[in-house]
Amino acid sequence: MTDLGAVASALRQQAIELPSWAFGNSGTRFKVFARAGVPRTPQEKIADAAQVHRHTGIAPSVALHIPWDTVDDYAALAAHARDLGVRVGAINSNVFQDDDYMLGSVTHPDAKVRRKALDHLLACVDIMDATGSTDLKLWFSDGTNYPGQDDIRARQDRLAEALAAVRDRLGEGQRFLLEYKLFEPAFYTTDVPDWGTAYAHCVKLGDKAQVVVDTGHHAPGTNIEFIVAFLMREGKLGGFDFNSRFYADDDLMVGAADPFQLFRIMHEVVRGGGHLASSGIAFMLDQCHNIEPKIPAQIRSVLNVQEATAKALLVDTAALEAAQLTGDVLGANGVLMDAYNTDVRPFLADLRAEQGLDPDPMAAFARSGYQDRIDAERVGGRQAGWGA
Ligand code: AOS
Ligand code: ZN
Ligand code: ZN
Repeated sequence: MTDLGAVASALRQQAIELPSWAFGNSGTRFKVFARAGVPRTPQEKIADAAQVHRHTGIAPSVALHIPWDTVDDYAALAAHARDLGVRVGAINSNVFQDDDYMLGSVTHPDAKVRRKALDHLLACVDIMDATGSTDLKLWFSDGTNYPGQDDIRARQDRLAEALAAVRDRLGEGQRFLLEYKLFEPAFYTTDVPDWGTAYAHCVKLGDKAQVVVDTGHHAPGTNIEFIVAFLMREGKLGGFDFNSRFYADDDLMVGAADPFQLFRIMHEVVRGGGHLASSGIAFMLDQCHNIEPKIPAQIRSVLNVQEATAKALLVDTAALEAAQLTGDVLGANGVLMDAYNTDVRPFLADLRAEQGLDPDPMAAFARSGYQDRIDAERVGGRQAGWGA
């Protein structure tokens, strides 16, 4: 039997990090849709994120993206976040949005471009120092489009050199999270295309280097929970960029496309103790809301992760282990499916009520009047990717 008190206590400690860029206008390469009330400044993005925390109680940090969230005074931005009851989370670097990076950033064949990219990454560590952030998230769009375009091995050497320089700059309690992605924007080779490449670089660089799993960055059919189990076992899973996808890197709401996959991932997280704060795993969202209202979409996403986590915590581990050890294939599968098929929503509503939160965060936000207020107050909200 699962101890429901222990489940509740684990859920009370859960922390999900929101991306500042989820609150800005976004779209596809075909159209960015403008919406009323979207933030005009990093401060307003943080204010919106604070609303998600206010109603869910489990979204206490906001990831920033540089340069989209550039400000003059980062310590003041961190203080602004604290005033609103949240804190600054991972600093996301951006070495993909400049003409100089057409052929790559840290793996570019020209040393001058590599230097420029590295300088940006080091400047992001300065921002971590100023904000108290502990995580630098590195995603490189680097790669090639055509066979022969550049030397695959040389690009790995350049990548290793840049990562080592970043590692050397990181202070006590700081780390980098290296993100991999199968393809896009490069279509022939990508310099960090998969978890194995990210893992191999991180292993060489020691404890300050960890892998981040963006759930939308794999080939269709990839068993992501296996990757999660493996990386956790090696102590190399630094965090998640949660989102869901039907086709490629769709950045849709986590748990929307495949809630069962999210449950399977969270089952491996719980199995490895990753749900405990001491694990150091960052549970971040990396999403864009092109057609849906942004704050409710973030609330929905946080609740989806919470529901999957609750189901994973409900797995009767003793019964599962007994079935596994006796080769009871159907019994073991049944234990897992019983947990997945449990409707945890009433349990979570009670948990919120106990914490003084509204049992229904979506309805509470709708009733709060916040959306009407920002729709009226904010004129000229910016596109997510052009906040600076
Ligand atoms: C890009 O596909 C990645 O998911 C990155 O995490 C990226 O930095 C993020 O989407 C914000 O730009
Ligand atoms: Zn990502
Ligand atoms: Zn992505």
